Order: sequence, then C-alpha cells, then structure tokens
Amino acid sequence: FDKKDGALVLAHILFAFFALLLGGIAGLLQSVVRGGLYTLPGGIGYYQLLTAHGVLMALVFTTYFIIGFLYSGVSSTMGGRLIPSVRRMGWTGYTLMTIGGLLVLVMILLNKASVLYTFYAPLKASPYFYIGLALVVVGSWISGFGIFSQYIYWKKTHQGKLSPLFGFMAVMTMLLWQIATIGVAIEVVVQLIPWSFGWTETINIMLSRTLFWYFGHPLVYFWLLPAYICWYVIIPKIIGGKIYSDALARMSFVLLLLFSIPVGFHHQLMEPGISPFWKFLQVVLTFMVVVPSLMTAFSLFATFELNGRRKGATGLFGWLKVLPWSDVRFFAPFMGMLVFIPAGAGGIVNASNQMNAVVHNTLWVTGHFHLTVATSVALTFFGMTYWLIPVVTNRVLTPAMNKQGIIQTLLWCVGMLFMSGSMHTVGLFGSPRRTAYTTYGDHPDAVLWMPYHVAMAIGGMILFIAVLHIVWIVISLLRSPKGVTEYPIGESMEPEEATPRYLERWKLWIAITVVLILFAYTVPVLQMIGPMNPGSPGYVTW
Ligand code: HAS
Repeated sequence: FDKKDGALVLAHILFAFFALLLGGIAGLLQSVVRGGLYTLPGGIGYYQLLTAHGVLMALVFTTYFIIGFLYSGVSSTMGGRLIPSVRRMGWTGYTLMTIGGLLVLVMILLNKASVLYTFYAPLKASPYFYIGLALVVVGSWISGFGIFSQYIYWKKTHQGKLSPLFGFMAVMTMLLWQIATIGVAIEVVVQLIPWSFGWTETINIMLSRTLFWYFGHPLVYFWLLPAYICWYVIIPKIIGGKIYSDALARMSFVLLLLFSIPVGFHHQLMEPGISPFWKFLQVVLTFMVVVPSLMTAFSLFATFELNGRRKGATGLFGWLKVLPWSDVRFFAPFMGMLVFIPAGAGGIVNASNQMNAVVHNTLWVTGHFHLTVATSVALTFFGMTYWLIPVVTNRVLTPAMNKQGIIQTLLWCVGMLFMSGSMHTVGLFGSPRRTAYTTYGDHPDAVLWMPYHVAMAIGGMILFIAVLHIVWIVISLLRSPKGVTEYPIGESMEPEEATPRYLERWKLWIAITVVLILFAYTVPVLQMIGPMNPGSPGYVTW
C-alpha cells in the first residue's frame, strides 16, 4: 500500500478511535448517572455528557472512519495510489474537519453547547459550536470532492470500462453525503449562527428541524453504506467466495441514494405544523428505502449459500458450517449483520405512524440506534480495522490479536444486549429518552422503569470495557509484526458485461434524487416559511 496514502488513511482511523474513547467515557458516565448509581462531580451536567457522547460517537467517530476507509479503497482499487491533488484534498479536508471538530468539543466541554447531537432550536449553543460544525461539513465536502476526482481520473484512464464496485460505492456514499449536508449547512449558516450571535431575534423552529432531518436521515445511511461496502465487497473475499451480483449491489446503492433523502418527516411524525398528507408521502418513501436493505440481505444469504455449496456443504443450513467463524475479519461484521435484522425491524416499527406514536421520544428509539449504528455499523467498522490498519501500515494481524478481536466482539454484543434490550423494553413502558435521573416524585411508572435503567448502566459498563479493549487492540495493531496484508476486494460471480451501464449514469440518478426531494419538501417548506402558511398559531414566520 502506498505509504503517503497510508498516512492519510491512518490519520483518519486514529482520530476516529480517539473520538470513540472520549465518547465512551461520556457514555459510561451518563449511563450510571441515569441509572441513579452515580452523581456527577464539579458541576458537569448530564446533558453536557449526552451531547459529548452523541457528537463524538455519531458524528466524529463515524465520519472520520468512513472517509479514511473510502480513501483506502479508492486508492487500492482505482489506480493503486491517490493522485497527488486528491491526496492534498484529503489532507485539507482532514485539517478543516479537525479544527472544526476540536472547536465543537471545546464548546461542549465548556458547557456552552449542551444542545445534544441534534442541536435542535430553541436550545441555543455558542456560535462557535455552530461554526465548528460548519467547518466539519466544509472539510468533509473537500474530502468528498477528492473521492470524486479519483473516480473521474480512473474513468478517463479506463475509457469505456465499468468502474470497480468499491469506487462506485464510494462515490455514491459521498454523493449522498454532499446532497444531504446541504440541508444542515443551510440550517447552521442561515438560521443558527445569526440567531446565536444575536443578529436575529427569532428562529423558525419547524424549518430548522425540517432542515436538520432532511440531513439527519440520509446521515444514518451515510453510516450504513460503508458497512454495506464491507458486506458486499470485502466479506465475499474473506470467506473465500464471490460477490453474488455486481449489478444488484450497484442497484441497491442507487436506490439508497434516491430514497434516503426525501424521508426526514418520519422523524417528525409527532410534530405539528406539517400536514398529514406530506407525512404520509414521506412514510411511503421510507418504506421504499427499506427495499435496498432487503436486497442486501438477499444478496448476503446468496453469497453465503453459494459459497457453502461450492465447498460441498449440503442441507438447508450446511453453508453456515463452512463460514470462517474464528476469523475476526468475518466474525465482527457478521455479528453486525445478524443484529441488523432486529434493528431494521425496529426501524420499520418506528416508521409506522401509529406505532411511532407509542415509541417516539422514548428509550425505544435510543435502543433502535444502538443496534443500528452502534452495533451493526460499529462492529463492521471494528471488523475492518483488523485488516485496514495492517494494510496501510504494512503489517500483519497476528493470531493472538485475532483472538482478542473475537473476545472484543462478544463483549460488545453482550453489553449491547443488556443496554439496547432494556432500552427497547422500558421504552415500550413509556420511559422517555434524553432525561437525567428522576423518579418523578416516586411515581409508580417511573419506579417500574428503574431496574431497566440499572440494566442499561450494566450494559454501559460492559461496553466501556469493550471500548477500552478495541482502543488497546488498535494500539497493538500499530505495533504488530511487519509484513504484507492484502486489501480484501471480492470478485463478482458474473462477468463485467452483465452489469448494465445505465447504473453509472450519475446525471440521471442525481436528477431523480432532486425531483424526489423537491416533490417531498417544496410544499411543506413553503407552508413553513410563509407564502402558503395557513396561519395557525403553530407556525412562526421568519
Ligand atoms: Fe432508524 C430513528 C426508521 C435504519 C439510525 N434511526 C433513528 C435514529 C437513529 C437511527 C440514529 O421511521 C434516532 C434519531 C434521533 O436522535 O432522533 N431506521 C428506520 C428505518 C430503517 C432505519 C425504516 N436507522 C436505520 C439505520 C441507522 C438508523 C441503518 C443507522 C445506521 N429510524 C427510523 C424512524 C426513526 C428512526 C422512523 C424515528 C423514530 C422517532 O420517532 O424518533 C430501515 O432502513 C431499516 C431497514 C433494514 C432492514 C434489515 C435488513 C437486514 C440485513 C442483514 C442481513 C443479515 C444477514 C446475516 C445476511 C430491513 C441487510 C444473517 C445470517 C443468519 C445466519 C441469520
């Protein structure tokens, strides 16, 4: 692996794990506070910790890991190394993101930005918190343009050829990110910064939440797509099989681009100020975005089964026996896949209007995203780390480290079983999310919730040990023996000609995405900002 590219990738990965460690400390503390087991010293606030935890885990850990991983893959599959201008863009993006990220962190630590990771108005943070966020977004755009440039360079030097699957998926992931972040950029620059500086007195709450969720939902697919890249492209190679269908994999990514953005209202189903028709429409689109995940499940089962049959496995589940269970590069992402089945089912519950009324703003939702992003995605990212760090540092994974990885994965799953299991259950009993320790004056309902909150704290403690374990593994990987580790890229079962070329017609997919966004958002946004405002007291104009 190219040394200079390796340094860029490693810088991203190490920063990601640094954020994971800090976020893990905040997570442990807040879980024991909420369970009533500990009182915070020195004026540290519960919501301050919750903000730090959410921002560091959901925004910093993921974004750095994803960009580092995508750069590693495009370097490997599209040219063997990054062209110098792309590498420069990668470093510029990294620097801006890091300056912005540190500014955000300092504001949270100073207790000037305890606004949670969704930073909803009217909670107001210091303007420097929002400026930090804007820098992170601009930095990530530059990194995204780097990935597009490498793709364009590859296309120019390979006229008429189908792009490598990894490259295609990397472009799709960053495209999704660029289109989605426009919403949060407008919210931060046009609404939040002027308001927090005091230049504007009021803020349109409905609009700010809508702009946030226009970004916030595709954000979850920005986390998911790199995990899907691993499941589609890397896992077949690791298990010694082949990618079931290149065309199906590309199609599922196209569908994820089209349908992941015009669905933000499923986070706002319980909010006034949006007419039921537009909520209904976005719920229909939400059910459309489930389809590519079902296609992914189908494709994974097909890959596993065909791989097993080729190796002589018989019977309905014989293929399970020939999977490499003791290889952490397979085992950790596999546990992520397994957890994604109940996690995705929970998402479908959330998306259903009537059931959303039961679970919205309860700990059920927190349970849902600890299964999706904090288990399916996080375990997949951990699983990738076992070969990614050796690849970019020209080292090898030792059997001892592999064993540690298996233990770490199991620890994570057990911790999450306690934590997310109790969150889901107590959420159904009505326990609200984002609430510090309280028994509401010993109200019987709240007293009933308490054992579950304690179980959550036990899960939090196990997970904290697992965070320390993975950080220790990362440090050990940096010191593992020198050697060559292959970048595991799977091959498709079908010949290249089987993939229809229209799947790479970017202009077409971007145009359809824009049409869908305009369709889903134009009227409701106009209703929020004035011309079509029906004038109910629930509406505030600019
Ligand atoms: Fe979600 C809230 C709906 C997926 C993350 N979600 C959240 C929040 C986060 C989040 C962070 O409709 C909280 C935001 C906040 O702070 O308020 N979500 C969905 C739906 C899906 C979904 C329909 N969510 C995700 C993913 C996330 C994520 C992915 C992160 C990565 N979510 C919602 C809704 C809310 C919500 C509402 C708002 C709730 C509220 O009221 O506030 C779907 O995309 C899920 C589709 C998934 C599947 C599963 C496919 C299974 C696969 C695995 C195959 C396994 C194999 C191995 C092959 C249909 C691909 C098996 C092997 C064997 C041997 C068995």
